[in-house]
Order: sequence, then structure tokens, then C-alpha cells
Amino acid sequence: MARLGLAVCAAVCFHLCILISSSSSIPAETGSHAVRRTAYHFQPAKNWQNDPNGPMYHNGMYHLFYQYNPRSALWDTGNLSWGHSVSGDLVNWAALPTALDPTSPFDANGCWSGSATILPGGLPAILYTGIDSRKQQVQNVAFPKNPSDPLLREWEKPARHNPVIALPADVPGDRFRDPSTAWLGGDGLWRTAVSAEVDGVASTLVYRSSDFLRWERSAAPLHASRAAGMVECPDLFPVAEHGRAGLDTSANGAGVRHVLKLSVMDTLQDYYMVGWYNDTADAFSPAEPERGDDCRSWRRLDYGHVYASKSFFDARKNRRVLWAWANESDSQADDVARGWSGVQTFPRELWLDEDGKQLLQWPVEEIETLRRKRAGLRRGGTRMLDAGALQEIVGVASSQADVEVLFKIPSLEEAERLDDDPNRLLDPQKLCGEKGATVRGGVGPFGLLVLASGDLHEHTAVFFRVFRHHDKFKLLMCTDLTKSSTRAGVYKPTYGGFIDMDIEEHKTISLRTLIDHSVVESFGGGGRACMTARVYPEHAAAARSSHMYVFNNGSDAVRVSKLEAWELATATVNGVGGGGHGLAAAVAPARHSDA
Ligand code: DQQ
Repeated sequence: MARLGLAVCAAVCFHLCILISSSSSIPAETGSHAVRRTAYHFQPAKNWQNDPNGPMYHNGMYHLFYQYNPRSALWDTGNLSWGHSVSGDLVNWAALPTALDPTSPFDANGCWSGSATILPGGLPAILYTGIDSRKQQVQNVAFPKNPSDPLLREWEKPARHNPVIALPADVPGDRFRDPSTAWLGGDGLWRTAVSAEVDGVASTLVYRSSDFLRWERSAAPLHASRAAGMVECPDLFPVAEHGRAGLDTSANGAGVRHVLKLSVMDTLQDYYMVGWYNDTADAFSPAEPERGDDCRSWRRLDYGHVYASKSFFDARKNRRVLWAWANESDSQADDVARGWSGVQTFPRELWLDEDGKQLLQWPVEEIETLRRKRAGLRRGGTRMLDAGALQEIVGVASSQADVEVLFKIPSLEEAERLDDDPNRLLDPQKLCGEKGATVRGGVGPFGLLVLASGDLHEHTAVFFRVFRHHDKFKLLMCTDLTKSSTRAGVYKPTYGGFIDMDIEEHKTISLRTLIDHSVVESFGGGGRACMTARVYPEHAAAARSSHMYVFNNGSDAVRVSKLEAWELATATVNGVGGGGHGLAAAVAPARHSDA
């Protein structure tokens, strides 16, 4: 124990270590790639996946479609299909045959991203982008072949109607894609948003239709970002001004705001703006016009490694749920060796913060069904983290865990000042890079070290740091991957974002982190800032055990007023893992709880 404690100190330069006990082990697995496969994040059994497509709740079942290459672990437009899985609880999934394959002239070169809409009467419809036989992007429709099949296994792409939206004359053939979930306007017409580059401007076009088959473009785009390059995967959805309840995508009127989310191809980041949508003009007015038209200056959906997110209204639980793709960050050769690539973030419930400007995101409550062993403080207990403290959280297998910590900040007196150089406030990611977990501060850095080897040569740090800029306090959240793996050829950045909350008033900051072998998905400040990272620790493959700690490397003490770490069971995800296999196990929870 003492030897380990010294190694810990040496490796990360904490000046006081409190090592509570040794770690627990994760269940036996074979080979490094098996260790990196996630236990409760969505991924197909094998091969490539990227964007989540057409999520919906229909007839007691959740459906998730996704960009899928059924032939290999690499992206290849010629093979891109819609993978299809169903679930009763958003946790356990059963794989079905692909729903859309590139077999028609209007999608011969790929079935790209799109969305699902439940039409009145309950018939689901898919709108998706086809790369046609001339390699041009067009929008197509598909309907279930047998609408009374509870699993909606087969989908038809009516050749008579497709493409339902042809390439417009003012849009290049490779810049027109990703139709959104449709919504009904007050005039009874459907609308869908489609990304396009119009005269060199990244635009979100709106199309209207009375029958879902014939679509007409609205005069002005919903949004145009002159300098942003191409944007992708638009999502426009309503949120209640107050409270957590989600709204059907067609909801509008008093007490409703709208969120416009865009994915920017150049930065591979998702950005959103809260505002108001007017269905007469198909216009969107931002709640924060001062952020400008360039969506790259809007709020970030996640400060880490996710892209192409898409939300849906879950009528079963009256909530809005979001999925997003978290790509691998090692090499294509690794993808091939693993035989798979890409995971989805754990589904997140989202709603509007009371400030009316930012979203709150939180893992859906069904994650609790996976909770097994609990470790941490007893309920109501607290623990002081003095300057330099490093305390191990023991008793749970920390490679698949759900950890929540509440830090109370007794005083902000020692917050580091950034008065001299306000420019440093402009780039939180850079600031996190300069002021990593081992760089001592005043108030912070404090947070979690996860997926750590016993000697701490490998670890991923998720932490906070408070700065003072004149009379204002700024709360920085970081995920530092620089020591996440000893392997070369892996992308190991430090992610960073400021959390938009009044830390002077709250004096408390929460951190929830979902750890799942190669995923570290964190929610700071009650879900005001999210940060998802992909990590490839070598020690996990070799030693089959990982450690997890709370730490404080600031000069001021912080108090931990809640610490709860849950070991999570392995879910049944597309035939891999879990106790049961196949359809029955994946859909059983819905049947059970709907009964
Ligand atoms: N991925 C899809 C496109 C979309 C992009 C192709 C975003 O439809 O624009 O796989 O990741």
C-alpha cells in the first residue's frame, strides 16, 4: 500500500496522498479490444457506425437507427445503410436487419442521415438523404412495409415518389442533406429542415408538405451561417420554458421556446441556440443574438468528442431524449483490428435551464436499472478534501461505473486571477491544456481521476477550477486526456468549457461521470456542461483493473458533500453482453412496465 501511495505521489505530483485501499477488479475479459468495447453504451455487434438516425418511440418500443456499414469497420459511402435496433428501456437493445440499404437509383451510393416522424394515426415515416446514382444528394421517404409489425422490421422506399426532394439548382450536389424530424405548422403543413450550402453559405432550409410526399422549399432559410462552411444534421425542437417535461416536435405557442442544433463539418462539433420559432415565416429568432449568426459561436452541446446529435420526443415518459455519435480517437487500423468503430453517447434527457438560454442534459433514469454495487460516502456524510488530497474510491469495478460527486467550495478567496489577460477566457480548451490537473491552483483543480492505473501513469482527469476576472468568477470544467493512455497514435487532447452558472451564489458544483471502458462521459453543474471523451488505457487490458479517485490540487480545501459510485452491470446491446440475449431480453422491460 505504501509503495503504491509513493508511486501515486511521484506520478502526479500531488503533495499529500490519502490512499484508502486497493482497487477492485473488473470481470474477466479477453484481449485489449474486448476491454475497450463498451458495456452499456449503444454499439452494433460489429462494424462501423456513425450518426444516430430516426430515433423514435412507437407502439411501446424504442427504435434507434444509425449510419452503418454492414461490411466493415470503416466508413464507406457505397455501403452506408441504416442499422436498426429496438429496446424496451433505452438500455438493452436487440439488433434487427438493416432498415434501409443503398439499393435504389435514388440512394445507390449510400443511405445517409435522416429522421423519423410519427404521422397522425401512428404511421412512422422516415426522411433520409440518398446519394443517388449520379452521386447527387437527394431526400427520400420510406414507410414500414407492414405497419402492424410491432418491430417495424422492413421498410419500403416508394420508387413512385422518391426522391421526394430533388437537388435544388442553387446547391452543389454534395451539399444537401440530413432532413430533420418533421413538425406541423399552424397551417396544417409538415415542415422539415435540410442542411444545404446555398451560394457558398451554410444554410438550414425548410421544406413544407401536405402529404409527406411533395415538398416545397420555404422562401428564406431558417438559418444561414456565412462563415461556417457546411453544417449537417439540423435538429429543431421545442422545449418548455419551465420544467423538465419534453414536448412533441410540433408543439409551439405560449410557454414554448425552440432549440436549433447544428453540426459543423469543419469543427466536427455540435452547437445550439435557444430561441423562438415562428411557423408563419419559418423564421428562428435567437434568445442570444449577441452570439451572432455564425453557429460556431453558439453554445456547445458537448465540449468533447461527439457529433451529429439527434433528439426525439419520448411520449412514453414525456421527455426529450438526445443521442450523439462518439467516434473512436485511435487509428483506422485499430478500427479494423477491433472489428468495430463508433459508439453512441448514453441517451440524455434534455430540458431548458431556468435562465431560458441553456440546455440541461442528464443520463436517462433507466441507467439506474444497471446499478449494482455502491461505494462512496454514506448518505448525508461529507469529507474534506484538503490541499493536495487524493482519495481512492474503492469497492466498485471502476471500468463500468456511474459516479456522482458534489463539491462544496467554502471560499472563493484564493481563486486565480485572470485580470491581466482576459484573452485567456476566450479559449477554455487552451486554458485547460495550460492548467491541467497537476498544475496547482487556488480554488481547484478538484475533481475525479478515472481509469487510472495503480501507478497513475495512466489516468483521465475530469475537474473544475475557479478563476476570478475582476469582480466575476468563472468556473472552468476540463477533461484531460494527455495521460489517458501510454499508447502512441491516440488523440489525447484536453477538453474544456466554462460552465454558465453563478458559482459565487451556489458555492457548490456537481460532477457526474459515466465510465464505460473506452468512454468517459461527464456532466458538470447539473448537466450545464457535458464532455465526452474516448480513451484507450493500456493498463485495463493488461491488468484488468482500474482505479478511481477524487482529488483536490488547489490550495483551498473543498468539501465533498455527496459521493456515490455505482458499479454498472453489462447491458444486452445488440447481442453482446448482458444476462439475456436477443429480442426478448431487450424489449422485456417495456412490456413489463407498460403492462
Ligand atoms: N454523416 C452522414 C451525413 C451527415 C454526416 C453520412 C454527419 O448524412 O451529414 O454518414 O456525420
